[in-house]
Amino acid sequence: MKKILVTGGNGLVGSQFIGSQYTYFSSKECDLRNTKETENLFNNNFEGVIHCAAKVGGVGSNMNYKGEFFYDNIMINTNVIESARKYNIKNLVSFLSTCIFPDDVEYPLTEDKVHLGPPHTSNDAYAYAKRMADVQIRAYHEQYGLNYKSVIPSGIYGPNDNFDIENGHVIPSLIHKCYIARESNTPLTIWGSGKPLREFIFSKDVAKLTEWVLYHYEENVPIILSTANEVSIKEIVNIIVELMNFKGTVVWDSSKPDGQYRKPSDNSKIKSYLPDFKFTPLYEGLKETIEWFE
Ligand code: GFB
Repeated sequence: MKKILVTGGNGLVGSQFIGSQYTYFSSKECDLRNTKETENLFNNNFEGVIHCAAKVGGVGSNMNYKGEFFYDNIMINTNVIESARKYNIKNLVSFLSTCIFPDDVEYPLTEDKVHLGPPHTSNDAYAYAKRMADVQIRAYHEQYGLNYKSVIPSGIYGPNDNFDIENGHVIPSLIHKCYIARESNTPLTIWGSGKPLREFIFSKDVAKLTEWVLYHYEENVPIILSTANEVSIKEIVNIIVELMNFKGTVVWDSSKPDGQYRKPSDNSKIKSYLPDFKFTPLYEGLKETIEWFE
């Protein structure tokens, strides 16, 4: 089995690729925003790249650091895809996200709708940077005949996530806040109205599906990886509160953003290829994530 380079190997998804064929590195060894460093890393006879590295965050951090979200992701993706081409790496999977779709578009979200309009303002810098990875992959297919691919996961959660309260995604932020509220006997404050709907997929499921995409997916269009099950933020809060045995007060801070109201995806493409794939149920995935965090 040849060497597969995993970028973002310490992160939420990257850390779930287990096997001797996977090569990891830390951002201290290579800053993927730096072209020279990226080329040096990629010039090592890799057979494939699973590109998970990105500057990511929840709605708060996406709204507060748009310049960094744009620049870091544009540099990382451009360097990774160009260095893979330059050093004849045959296979690459890059990560988009269901949050990069247009805000005003006919639901459900399908792979052909990525560029049909502006993304939600709360994370438009991130969304446009990610969309350019799709443009670059298509351009390299047309000019160089490369069959690089990209996956479009919904919100991902699991162990080893970024649990930072201000900049993390909703699930890890709420787990961390609920832990503090329970331990210090203070209220648990939730952002927004709780009404927005989200789809969540467990990180271990994303890794399994991405491995399949790397070795077996041949279409030259991105593929959505999601459960297509919408859940409200309020429902997420209820499950986390129950699993963490929080008995205190829950407070809703309506001064905080709701972000996009919903982004319902259509997962029929992945299901047509893997009809028997069993997604980890949300309750089970949250239980495992909370146990890891505690
Ligand atoms: O994961 P999240 O921050 O980002 O979820 P998005 C935001 C939703 O959760 C909003 C509510 O409706 C928030 O009001 N929420 C409630 C909270 N409490 C909290 C909290 O303590 N922290 C956070 N963060 N949210 C992301 C994109 O959008 O989707 C990313 O910004 C990424 O780029 C991800 O692609 C998949 O789900 O709104």
